[in-house]
Amino acid sequence: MTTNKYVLSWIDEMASMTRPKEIVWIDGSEEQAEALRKEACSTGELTKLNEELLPNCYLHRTAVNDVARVEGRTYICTPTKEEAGNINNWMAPDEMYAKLKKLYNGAMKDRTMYVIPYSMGVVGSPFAKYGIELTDSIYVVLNMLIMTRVGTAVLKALGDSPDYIKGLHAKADLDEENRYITHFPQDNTIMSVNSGYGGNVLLGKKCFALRIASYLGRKEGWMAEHMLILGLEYPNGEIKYITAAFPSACGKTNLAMLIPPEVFRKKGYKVWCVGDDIAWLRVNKEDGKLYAVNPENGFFGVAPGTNEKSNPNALATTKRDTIFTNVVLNTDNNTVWWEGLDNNPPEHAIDWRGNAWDYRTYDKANKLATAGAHPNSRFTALAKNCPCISSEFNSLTGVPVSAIIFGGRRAKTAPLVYQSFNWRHGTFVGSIMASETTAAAAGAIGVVRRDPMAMRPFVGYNMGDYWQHWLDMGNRPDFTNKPLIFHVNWFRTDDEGNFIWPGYGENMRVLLWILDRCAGKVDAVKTAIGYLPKPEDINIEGLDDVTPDTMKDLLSVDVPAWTADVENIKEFYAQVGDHVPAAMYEELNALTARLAKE
Ligand code: GTP
Ligand code: SPV
Ligand code: MN
Repeated sequence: MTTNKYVLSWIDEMASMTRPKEIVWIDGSEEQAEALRKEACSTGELTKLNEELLPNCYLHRTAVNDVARVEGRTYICTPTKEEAGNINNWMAPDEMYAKLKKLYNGAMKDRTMYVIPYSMGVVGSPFAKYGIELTDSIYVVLNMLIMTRVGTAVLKALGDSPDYIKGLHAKADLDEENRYITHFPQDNTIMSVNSGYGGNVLLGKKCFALRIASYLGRKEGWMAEHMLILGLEYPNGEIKYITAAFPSACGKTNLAMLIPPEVFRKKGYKVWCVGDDIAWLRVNKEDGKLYAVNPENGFFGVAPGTNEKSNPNALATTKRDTIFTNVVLNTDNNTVWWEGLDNNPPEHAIDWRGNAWDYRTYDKANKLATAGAHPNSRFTALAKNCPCISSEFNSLTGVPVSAIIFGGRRAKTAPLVYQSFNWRHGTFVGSIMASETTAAAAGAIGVVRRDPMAMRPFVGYNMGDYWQHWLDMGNRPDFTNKPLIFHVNWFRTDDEGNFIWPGYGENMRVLLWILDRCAGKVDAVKTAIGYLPKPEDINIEGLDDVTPDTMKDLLSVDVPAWTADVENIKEFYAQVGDHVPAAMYEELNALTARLAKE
């Protein structure tokens, strides 16, 4: 399919190490995909679901020990440890290559090696980057066909160039002790072994589009971020674009596909989804604005909790051409189910482990052991099947960003929304992001884990240098029309542990305040942490459960809590080490001083 000598010699090398019985090139055709689905069904790797109710949909179960990304076994293999920094696991490239060589040795014996040429971004667009993943898993091939743009067009666009990301994946024997997800940024190489799950093996996603791309972005002057991209359309037809970085399972897919509350819908407001997980951002020299593209082609979304009320658009997207991973199989009608889908769990069912499952045994206090669907069970669905997909989804140059939002899951401390003072302070706000583990007992406060820019597991180099890159972007003379930077928290709880803010579609009310700020249409209150809305400036029309007093509470700065948080931030900065930019310490000191004055 190609005469590119860099591609061919690399595949030869990988094949002589892994020794597959045959090599099959993935051309992106429907015929080939269909043949692979049939083959996977014949071996039990996939289960075909009810063709009438869920056309072209399949179920896959991973090994029980292989259900999520493994941060502890994810490595950045730069020549020096300093380049990878203290937040990443590091191993010297030679040492890691030697270790991997043993694990890959004959790993594809009696198996087929599939060659997947894929593009992150629209093929031929100036923002697109190409990759080739070699894998021995049909599940990976079929997921990549949804999540990325795959096939001969990619090889044509690559031509004779050596400029592509090499990815090798072998399931081997799924041994947890020898599971490695490794990145060699200087070699444009990703190697993954002993896993068959999502972010560990769909190498275009977190490995390429975030870890390798963040490294390339620093070198080339752009940014790769763990962000959704949405367009908010006003009744007059004008559309403003927002990107938002929330840690994994903290609401990106939900916000990206938001359905406005009825009062706004009636007036003609709409939200369009450009992306739900990853944004590549560049400064446009002509207008000085930041432009965002979503390099992916589909959604790898969290299933549990997705329902007709929380995210009807995501649910609609999964009604065809979808691969479900680790959800419940309803054996009465051959459909799928998960906790939080509806109140009708199937009478006869098989759980994510592959065992017969009786929903009456479900115990909320012991979710992991008793749930039918794994809490990290997922759907892989095509972006083009999403009812609210943006007309700019396939845009070659992306959409102009008005606002960047950071956010985490915090029971206390962080208010519903605040605005940073400027880009530098906004970078600081991103660097101190945190998300709490869910409180086990009602009212108890979760454990804070700092997750800067929601990128803690995804920065392909030193975290301190990554913050410096944010600052450097902000200092570019051609970046004259910067987005404003905000922080949100949908997850404040009361003393009983109930969420105070209704969230989901109602988050639109906060987005409107944010965009009003960007347009200079509304005042704000200057506080120690940033600009906060005047409580009356967040429209709560039609929101019966939220009183003006609740809004005041959600929009207050808890000075003692923030003062305590500063101590935790200092510890974290110390851990990141001596690459933390001086400007970040200046911002931290300024925050401390402002808090002391309150
Ligand atoms: P990744 O795909 O892992 O990157 O996750 P994500 O950031 O896309 O998270 P997602 O939208 O799938 O949401 C994860 C969980 O958060 C789900 O259980 C949602 O129901 C819940 N959630 C999302 N938005 C809100 C909200 O506004 N309020 C509350 N209380 N929960 C929310
Ligand atoms: C995440 O964990 O942030 C995901 C899922 O989006 S995975 O692709 O597994 O990384
Ligand atoms: Mn994610």
